[in-house]
Amino acid sequence: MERTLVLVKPDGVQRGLIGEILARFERKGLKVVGLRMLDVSREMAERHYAVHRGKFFYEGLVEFITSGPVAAIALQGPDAIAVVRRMIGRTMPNEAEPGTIRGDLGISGLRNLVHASDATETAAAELQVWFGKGGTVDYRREIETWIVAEEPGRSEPVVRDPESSPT
Ligand code: FUP
Repeated sequence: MERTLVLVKPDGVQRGLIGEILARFERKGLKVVGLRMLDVSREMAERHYAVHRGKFFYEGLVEFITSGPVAAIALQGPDAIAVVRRMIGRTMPNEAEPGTIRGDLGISGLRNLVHASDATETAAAELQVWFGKGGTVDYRREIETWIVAEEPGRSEPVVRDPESSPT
């Protein structure tokens, strides 16, 4: 099981797309384990984009992410990092495949609606930046439901009480 970070950037928030974006991840079967709205400080933006420091587009990135409210979402699921990356599509909305978030909801430039962690290390670091220690929830009590819901061929999750004895 993996965890990853998604940000709905200021353009996505301003266009009223938080629900649309969140719904795609929920329908996919990922669990929302963290959710918050915030105005991003310069300091937080710099921590988030530390890997891009020094690049020619760094200042623009920091400026954009601090320009309006952002929705931060922590998602959990099998292979979550790669699955979410595939669901957001390529960096430039005009190159992103239809069916992806950027491909379906964006068209131009680098106002690309979302950010998603691209590797295990960046996911861990970014979850720390946006949710810190204890900022996410645990689904331990639902583990049984989660496993049953993953069985191939089942369209509906079957809810079992994890404390009841098997029948
Ligand atoms: P992605 O992971 O798809 O968001 O893309 P990157 O990590 O390559 O880039 C991070 C952000 O930098 C993107 F949202 C867009 C921005 N960027 C530029 O503004 N100019 C560039 O040349 C490359 C990326």
